[in-house]
Amino acid sequence: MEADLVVIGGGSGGLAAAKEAARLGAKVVCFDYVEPSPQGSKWGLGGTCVNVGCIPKIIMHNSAKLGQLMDHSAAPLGWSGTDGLTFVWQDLVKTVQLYIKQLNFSYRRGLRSAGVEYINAKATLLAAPERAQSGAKSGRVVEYTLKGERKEVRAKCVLVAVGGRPYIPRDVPGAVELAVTSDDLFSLSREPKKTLVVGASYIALECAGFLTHLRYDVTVCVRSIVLRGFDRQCAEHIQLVMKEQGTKFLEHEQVVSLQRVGEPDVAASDLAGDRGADTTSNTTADGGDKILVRFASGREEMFDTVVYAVGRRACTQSLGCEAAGIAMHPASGKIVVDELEQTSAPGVYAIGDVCHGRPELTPVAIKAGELLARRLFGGANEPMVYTNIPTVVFTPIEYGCCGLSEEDAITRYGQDNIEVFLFGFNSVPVSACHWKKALSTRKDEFDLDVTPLNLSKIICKKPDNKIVGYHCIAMNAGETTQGYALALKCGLTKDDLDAVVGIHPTDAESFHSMTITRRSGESFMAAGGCGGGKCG
Ligand code: FAD
Ligand code: NA7
Repeated sequence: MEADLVVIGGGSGGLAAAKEAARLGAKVVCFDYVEPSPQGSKWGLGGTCVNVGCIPKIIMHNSAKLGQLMDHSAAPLGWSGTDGLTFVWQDLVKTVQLYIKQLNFSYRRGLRSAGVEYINAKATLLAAPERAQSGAKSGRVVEYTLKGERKEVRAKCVLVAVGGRPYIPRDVPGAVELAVTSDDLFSLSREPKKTLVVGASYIALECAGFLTHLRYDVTVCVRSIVLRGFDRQCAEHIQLVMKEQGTKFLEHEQVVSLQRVGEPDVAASDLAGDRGADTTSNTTADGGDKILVRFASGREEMFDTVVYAVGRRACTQSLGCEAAGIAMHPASGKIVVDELEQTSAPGVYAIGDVCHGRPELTPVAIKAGELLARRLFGGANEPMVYTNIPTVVFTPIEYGCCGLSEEDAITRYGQDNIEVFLFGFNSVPVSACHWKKALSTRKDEFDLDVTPLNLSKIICKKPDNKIVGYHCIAMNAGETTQGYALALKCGLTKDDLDAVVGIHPTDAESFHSMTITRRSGESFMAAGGCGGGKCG
């Protein structure tokens, strides 16, 4: 078979590039193949985002937000009888999985109507000598096996968009066998119940957040800091809010081993002393096995579920990169590309999560794929711009940001050349309903009300106060951050923000009346008032 473009990986980036190239008249073949997770989870066409990422995550996030509102706001807002509502994990999973199947189907249909040939097989790039044997005169050759038969496609160019998969450290006994990852969580057929989340970044906190508000007992094991790479003040604010909402954190802690209770104790001989373990019961309420987790501090605790979210590794192991001459980054193991997504192998391009130094986000992969297809087949020359990419951490209180963190702004411009404006407050509905702290975080019986949940923060570069960092912690930060990303792209300044009339009563209006600078040392936490506004 011959093609103009072979796309390896039918995820966010690969599908976008394949469809755009076909629209521009190219003959395109797209491969997608899912290796089952160690726990046996597998899924259909569409890649990480639709099957085990953004989509199932956002549905669970929304279910959790409902739980949070029911716990804090339903009764004061006049809804009675909500105590009788029960949450059924399997019903949520069913909704998630049915929606995913619907999307898998529509993605297949989308490829067909775009004229892209879809092959559900694992593809490997052939090395130069094999290419010569295969008779290909130019371009690249990709090999695959279908129904036991080895086949090849010759293409003018190849796009590698194979993404990544969660990683579980092999040096933690029991982890690979007993832990689940985000590849398994959204289709877990049993309730997670008491859960340990290992890792403290984006995915870990999102999973811990939604599980907490689905009313499970959740602990996050943080080896260093939460949300590395994000603005520190905002990251710590998210952690504080999560704590006050009931998520537990084990800080500066590491998992040493996991053991299914009832199995031989492989690691106990290495661990001396009485750890005061919670080992009184070795089965869950439904009779399932529990997992005994040992930590570096000596702590031991039983959990029903352990979720590892300690990062992802690029799916390049059996892709044939080395033989095909594709340079990999020695530290990340990802593919090195230039600003036009070109790898070190002529005719081979890469986009999305598989690339070194690129933000691991669906719209990034999609845009990079579409722009590449236009450059390859549409005569365009527009490169992908990787600066000021907005992102949102979908913790129960969302954290949206675009541009620089305060730390990065200081490094880039110097402390004296930036001005940071801050405002902390509670949305009107939160204040009106007097959201309460989780019992475990109350200092005493009078310590009830939550710390203001919202934090609005902008970082301006002097002298014209151009905004170089936008940070919004709010219930619906995902929606508002998109608009501010556009504004930043258009060169937004503090004067522009001040000149805009706010929409009352919203959280977003807080950005249009910011007066308190970090430099002033004044408290930026509102004592009362009405949400993000200035009235009262
Ligand atoms: P992928 O979507 O991973 O697609 C790669 C495809 O290639 C996969 O189907 C893979 O099985 C297949 N493949 C691999 N090797 C081969 C081979 N040899 N042959 C054939 N096929 C192969 N991003 C956001 O923007 N917003 C979010 O809210 C968000 N939430 C997330 C939540 C979670 C839990 C996770 C895990 C990720 C989340 N992401 C989010 C990130 C987003 O999902 C990824 O950035 C995006 O899917 C990357 O797209 P991609 O095309 O690079 O790779
Ligand atoms: P990240 O962003 O790579 O974060 C990994 C987290 O896991 C981070 O908190 C790490 O802590 C922690 N980590 C890494 N290795 C370990 C080990 N061995 N033990 C304990 N903790 C560990 O990964 P995510 O999966 O959250 O997100 C990846 C992307 O997917 C994200 O950008 C989204 O766009 C989608 P550290 O800070 O290194 O101490």
